[in-house]
Amino acid sequence: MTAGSSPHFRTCPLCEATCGLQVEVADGVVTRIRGDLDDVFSKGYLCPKGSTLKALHDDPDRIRTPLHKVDGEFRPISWSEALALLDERLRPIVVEHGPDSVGVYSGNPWSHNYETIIYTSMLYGAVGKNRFAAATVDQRPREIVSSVHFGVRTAFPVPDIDRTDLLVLLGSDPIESNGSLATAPDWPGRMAAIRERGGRVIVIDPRRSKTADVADEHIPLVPGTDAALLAGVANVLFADGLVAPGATGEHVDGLAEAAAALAPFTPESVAPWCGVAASRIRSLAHEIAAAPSAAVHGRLGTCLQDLATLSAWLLDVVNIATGNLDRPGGVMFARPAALGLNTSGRPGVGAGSDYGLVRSRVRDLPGAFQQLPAVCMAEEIETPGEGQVRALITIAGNPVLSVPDGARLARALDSLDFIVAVDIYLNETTRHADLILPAPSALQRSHYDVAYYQFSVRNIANYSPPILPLAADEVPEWRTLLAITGILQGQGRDVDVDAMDDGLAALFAQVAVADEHGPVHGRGAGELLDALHPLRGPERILDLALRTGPYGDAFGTRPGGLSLALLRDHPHGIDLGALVPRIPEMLRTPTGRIDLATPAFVGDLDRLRQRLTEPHPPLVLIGRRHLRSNNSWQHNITTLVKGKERCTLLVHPDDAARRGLLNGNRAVVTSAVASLVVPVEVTDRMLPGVVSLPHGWGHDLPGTALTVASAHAGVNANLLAGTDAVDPLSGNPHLNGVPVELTPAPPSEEEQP
Ligand SMILES: Nc1nc2c(c(=O)[nH]1)N[C@H]1C(S)=C(S)[C@@H](COP(=O)(O)OP(=O)(O)OC[C@H]3O[C@@H](n4cnc5c(=O)[nH]c(N)nc54)[C@H](O)[C@@H]3O)O[C@H]1N2
Ligand SMILES: Nc1nc2c(c(=O)[nH]1)N[C@H]1C(S)=C(S)[C@@H](COP(=O)(O)OP(=O)(O)OC[C@H]3O[C@@H](n4cnc5c(=O)[nH]c(N)nc54)[C@H](O)[C@@H]3O)O[C@H]1N2
Ligand code: SF4
Ligand SMILES: [Mo]
Repeated sequence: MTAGSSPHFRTCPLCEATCGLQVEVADGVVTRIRGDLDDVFSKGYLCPKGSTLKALHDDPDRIRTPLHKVDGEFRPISWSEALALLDERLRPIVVEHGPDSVGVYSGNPWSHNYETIIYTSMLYGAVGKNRFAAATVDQRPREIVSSVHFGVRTAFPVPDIDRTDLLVLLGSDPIESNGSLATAPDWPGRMAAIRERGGRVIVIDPRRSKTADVADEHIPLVPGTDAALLAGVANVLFADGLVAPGATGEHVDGLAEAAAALAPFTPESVAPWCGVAASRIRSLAHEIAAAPSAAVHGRLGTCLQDLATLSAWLLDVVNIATGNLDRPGGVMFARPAALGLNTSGRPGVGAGSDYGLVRSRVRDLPGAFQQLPAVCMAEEIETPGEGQVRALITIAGNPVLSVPDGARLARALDSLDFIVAVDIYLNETTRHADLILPAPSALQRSHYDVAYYQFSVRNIANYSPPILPLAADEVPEWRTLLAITGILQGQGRDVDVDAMDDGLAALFAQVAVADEHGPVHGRGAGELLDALHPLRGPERILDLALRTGPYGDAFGTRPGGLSLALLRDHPHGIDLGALVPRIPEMLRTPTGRIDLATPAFVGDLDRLRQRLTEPHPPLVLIGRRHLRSNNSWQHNITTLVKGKERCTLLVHPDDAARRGLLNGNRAVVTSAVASLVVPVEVTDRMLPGVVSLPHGWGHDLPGTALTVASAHAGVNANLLAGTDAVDPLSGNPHLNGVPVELTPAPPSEEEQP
């Protein structure tokens, strides 16, 4: 620490790992950011992105005032002008064309911010069904299966990596990504610890990733074939009498039906299609069954594919059949301290899933959790008729780079009557907006990881107060979301945000006192609200949620329990312990049971059977992540993008040789939708027939203000993908396995002699 500076402690909001940061501030300026050695969860670990919160805050391209597009040019306007504009332009659309005419797209940073999570709930009530989210180009298949099997979307079976004897990772690269749907700081250290205590790690991935490098074994497979491999594993478990569901089994129905349905999928029948030897599939099943504990975890690679929902169903079948669901060292459920979806109400039973109750208008794809698949966005904007999207609200999202066929989406966006983007940059998506409303930087807001503690490998509660103040003309993001909501509801430009906030807090308090199984049942909502005084905004809701949550002080009746005040006294967080078995208490299915024979999932084995007869395309494209990147938006930070070019196409030497390509050459990648020119990196890390290009690049579009990123533009991999190739059960796009062709690029102008 430098003289005169004071340390502040803060959870990093950039990825799922929730590392603790120590931020030093002198004279109102951040001087240094490093890992917080005393953080109860991360114990000093951080990645290169964590220390860039200062650079993000200071980035001159970060938007600090509302921007209004007039004649194609963005001009700064005041907040009151911005609200007047919303009233003039957005409100009439909803009045004239109804709630479905206003779409919403929320992106990944939305989920790392409790302000956006809490306050979008009100916005959702002010629009119709055209609510889209980055989750539908991500974990949606897993959420659907969780909601059907366990009753809520966030009931993700979390690999208990700190205690497991065998970790099997499919389609996940936590050494680069720092983990996903398994919140844990320091994956490198935690994975090394598995091996140090005599456990094993197996990575199943078409690419020999950095995670594969630190594993005991890498099993390459053909992209999109995880469901077949898992079906083969499950088949062996049933056929060889390895099924032992243990205590969880008492709450499971449908194992016999699953066994019968999987009987045809012998390892021999799936092996040629997966590109994995039948003997290895067979022995893998035996290893999982024999391990004292095993955690089979499938992530993004298994989600962005044609059979993604089936893969998630099979993951549950394998973990349940081997007794690994809900036992230490297997896959378990977190018990979050605040706003958990299965920590209140009647234990063991609930309303179940809304999966498929709402469907998209044009393509009839299933919605879930009040959202529709983002692959439908372009067609819902383009197709005239009742329910057509005419205006869009984006919140922390960059769909032009994130969803398939961003070129089509960009054209569709230009046809809208009005777009308001709540964002921090003028980028590939927000350049299409009529109005951009800036969010303050992460260092200017408080933080509690409402989302990621729902699937954390330990139960943790950690609150971070804001570190830097807001300038006089800056507005917290939650107030912006409330203002948009109120204006949509007809409150006009003088929308009373404080009254809306009071209303939301009162609603939360009423729900808490009405919960017969909750700790404040029967007390007065007013009493709770008085006790929360003078808190407002997200802190008030958080305090209420913590105090009425599973570890809460229940407003006095459980002394020593959690409250915001207690968390303020523990700036390094509170460790609530390792995961504990939660079945059946955590279930929220209508029957109070886990049904593995849900017809929609079991029935999808027919599609798998069909796929097994179809040849693979000669060359397919998959994605990848890099430690120094974060989806599409941290490319404007020099320390993160400097050095070797990141947006390269990885090509196996055989595939390169066949096409006359050398390392460093430029190649044309062509799909059914588009062609891109990319630099080639020849590497035996790829399975032959598979090439890899990261997503989130393509920063050379006109009209953006990304000085650093545009100098490291790369290409938008998602231009190559069409919106039609989806997993029909979830609407998730099939981005891992896009058929492509590859040819040498003609010499560029500079290269010509
Ligand atoms: N081909 C391919 N495509 C993919 C993937 C892949 O692996 N391959 N991955 C998919 C996945 S997993 C995801 S999650 C999506 C991500 O898809 P998106 O969420 O659409 O994309 P991001 O790049 O995360 O965009 C984040 C946006 O939030 C803004 N932002 C950052 N911080 C804040 C803030 O505090 N407040 C506000 N209001 N805005 C902020 C940024 O400027 C940026 O515009 O992409 C998906 N697309
Ligand atoms: N540094 C960094 N960290 C991040 C992000 C980032 O952009 N950069 N993004 C964050 C987000 S939004 C998310 S969702 C998480 C994702 O985190 P992870 O789930 O770990 O995802 P990826 O790192 O994309 O790894 C996916 C792996 O799947 C492999 N794969 C591709 N196709 C298939 C297939 O068909 N089957 C199998 N078995 N494997 C396949 C790829 O080669 C890749 O190694 O990371 C988060 N963390
Ligand atoms: S691993 Fe994730 S949470 Fe940790 S410092 Fe890096 S970006 Fe932040
Ligand atoms: Mo994601």
